[in-house]
Amino acid sequence: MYGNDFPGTDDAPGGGLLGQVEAAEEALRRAAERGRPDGPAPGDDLQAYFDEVIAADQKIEPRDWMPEAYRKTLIRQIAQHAHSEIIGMQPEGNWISRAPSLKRKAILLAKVQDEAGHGLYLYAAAETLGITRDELVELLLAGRQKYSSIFNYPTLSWADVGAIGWLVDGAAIVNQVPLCRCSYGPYARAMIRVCKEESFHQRQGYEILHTLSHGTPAQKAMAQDAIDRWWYPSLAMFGPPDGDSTHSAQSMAWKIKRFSNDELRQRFVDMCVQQAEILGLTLPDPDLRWNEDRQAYDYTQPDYDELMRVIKGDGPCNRERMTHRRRAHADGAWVREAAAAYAAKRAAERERVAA
Ligand code: BYC
Repeated sequence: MYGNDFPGTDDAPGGGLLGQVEAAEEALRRAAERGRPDGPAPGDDLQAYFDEVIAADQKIEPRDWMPEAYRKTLIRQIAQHAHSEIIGMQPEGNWISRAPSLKRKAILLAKVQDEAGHGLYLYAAAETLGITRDELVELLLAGRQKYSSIFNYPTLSWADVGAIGWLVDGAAIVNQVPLCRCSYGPYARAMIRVCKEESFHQRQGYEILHTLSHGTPAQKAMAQDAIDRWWYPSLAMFGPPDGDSTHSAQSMAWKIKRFSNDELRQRFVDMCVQQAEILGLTLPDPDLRWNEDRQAYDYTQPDYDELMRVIKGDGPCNRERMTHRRRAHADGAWVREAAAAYAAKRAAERERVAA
């Protein structure tokens, strides 16, 4: 049994997270077939047409007029998301050379490589909004755009690779599946591909933890220690509580976000409890219990002051992550130059042949 392979979830058609991704993909196809409301005639109110497209659950595309604030919000969120994928390679990359077997090493390498791919899909989606990838990278390196708080925590043992897969990728999927229905077409389409791959990532993490928790007492203790350290930072990934979330109301009205931070956090907790039982590991929350009235688990909130400190740059690994990213960017300058020179040479050759 791997990760979210539970009867009645992914096994059932349309059920579970992967089922929801497939349903979102189908909805995208249907929306494209249905066609959008007739385009605005010259002189029409562009805002009214934008509102009509959103109300009809159709997609806004790069060529469309959109409110400046919608464009800015999308650039902020998609860029932050792309940067998270790239910085997110660091904590796991830390274990590639120390994976316990060749098989584990090959799997981890492939996973970290997938994260680079996700970053690229997302930078490409952001570029459709009129900003270049170079500009986005500069904004990250200058500390003017963020990346997810979660990647500012250290990976101390091999079990942390399992905990990242199960909890961090699990939280990421719960957050990202609704983004497959985001109102901006290029982001929604990128998220479908990302979520399908992300689902394998969660399963590999779960499988690592399952192996450890059914191994020696020392291995089980290592797995439990990792869960103890990653649980609350994973809950914090969903962002501040709804009352303190500055962007949620507007982003939900624009159908960029489909659920609030707290709604998704609750969904994640409910999903993890059953999986933790099968793992034989304990979620580190003595107040975690089923609430019959709410039909959901009551749980202890993460420390939101800590989240704000980490977001502002004062987490355990913020400086290390940014130093590494800046160095990797500088070290890669020759590759970018070589690729640009090669592309220019090819273009000149094509022109010569065409002439
Ligand atoms: N970390 O008004 P709110 C992955 C900021 S990649 C840092 O609720 P919003 C993976 C927020 O930006 C995971 N900052 O904001 C990769 C805002 O700041 P500003 C990344 C956070 O946008 C590799 C302020 O707090 N996933 O999983 O409505 C390997 C107020 O928040 C965080 C995404 O990026 C945070 N945790 O909602 C493995 C998903 N939370 O700009 C795994 C896409 C909040 O006003 N993003 N902030 O200064 C989203 O869904 C939304 O942007 C969020 C926040 C739910 C994260």
